[in-house]
Amino acid sequence: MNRRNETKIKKALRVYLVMGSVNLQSGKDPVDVLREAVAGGITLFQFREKGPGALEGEACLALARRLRDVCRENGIPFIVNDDVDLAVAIEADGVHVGQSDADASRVRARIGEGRMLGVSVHSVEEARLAVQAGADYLGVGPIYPTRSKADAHAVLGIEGIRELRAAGLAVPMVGIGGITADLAAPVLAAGADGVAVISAIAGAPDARAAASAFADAAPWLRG
Ligand code: 3NM
Repeated sequence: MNRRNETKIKKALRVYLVMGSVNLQSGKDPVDVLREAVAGGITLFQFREKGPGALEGEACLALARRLRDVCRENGIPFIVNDDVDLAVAIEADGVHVGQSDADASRVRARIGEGRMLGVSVHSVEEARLAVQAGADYLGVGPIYPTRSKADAHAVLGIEGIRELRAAGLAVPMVGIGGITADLAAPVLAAGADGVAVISAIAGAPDARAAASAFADAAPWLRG
């Protein structure tokens, strides 16, 4: 990855919304919630259709296309969680994989250099391997306790970010897990380039206000 890309990716990671149809308040349309979040200032979007009740097949594909279109209209990169076939089929801007998903180097080989690759990591060793495999950015978490991921790793705290930076890893990095607007500043101060969020935005009564609260909590996230 060249430096110009790295700077661009760090900027895109600032307020990173992760969302699928199961993460919303009941009755809401994910497309409306994404539009609200975009209006509130999110900088990157990941489609993560996982967990009980998640859409499959054609319904999943149709939702992915609608969400991708909102991102395209607004110049926001659209990343697909853990589904390389879907990402390639709908020409997503990237793929995000966890440690128990597809091997990161295989994903890189399949998506080529033109798409972004994110990898979830929980330790310095996993982070080094992810970078070697071609990760453009790392997701580090859970920073705080989360209810949005059933098989979440033990809580790392902001130390998880600090340790990776102290180990000399300069790769773009985002903290994830239980992050609210009030809890964002310490994550950034520990060295993260941004915060990745499900419930604090997708599950909020007003996604626009919720997204903009992240920028208000850490004004340097704006612009
Ligand atoms: N990955 P919320 S934590 C998708 O630790 C995800 O890698 C995590 O949701 C990790 O903002 C998490 O609602 C859930 O806590 C984040």
